Amino acid sequence: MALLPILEFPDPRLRTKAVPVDPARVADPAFQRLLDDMFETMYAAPGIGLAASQVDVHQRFMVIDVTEDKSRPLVFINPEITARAGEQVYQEGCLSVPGIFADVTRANEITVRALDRTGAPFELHVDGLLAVCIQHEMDHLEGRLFVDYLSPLKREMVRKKLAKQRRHAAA
Ligand code: GNR
Ligand code: NI
Repeated sequence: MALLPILEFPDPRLRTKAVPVDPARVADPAFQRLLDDMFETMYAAPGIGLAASQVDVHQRFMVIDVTEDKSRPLVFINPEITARAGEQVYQEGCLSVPGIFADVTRANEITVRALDRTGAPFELHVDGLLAVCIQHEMDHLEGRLFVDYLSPLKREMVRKKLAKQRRHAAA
């Protein structure tokens, strides 16, 4: 197991649109190890989700666990949202935009189809935080970040704040 480096805004690699995972590759030990490393990285951060894009792997999969006690690790490979309903506003954060939090409006309820870590298809109907997290991670796979929902002025303020944080961390 290993902790993976997480790309941070405004790294242009976070803008890459991820390509589908070849289902025949899911069983590969290297792919399974990458899933384990992503869970370890997410739990250590700590975070409730991690998209492959954030660890510079531009393929369509992510890991999520929104429980307090790490009891429900979920893997979504080639996820698709097949239904959405309602709206919710949630104060989001992102491991790729550390220390920044902002309200984002998303669908309250979604139905998502994906492959699990054995390559088997499943469908989930979820709402609340898990629905927020799935939509947030699927945005990463499109090269989209939650700060893209802010005004250009606020996004520029976020960029400057992160640059300043890094200057102080480096000194
Ligand atoms: O850990 C995370 N917390 C979080 C809180 C509110 C909305 C979305 C998230 S996802 C984030 C981890 C992350 O950056 N995933 O891409
Ligand atoms: Ni994120």
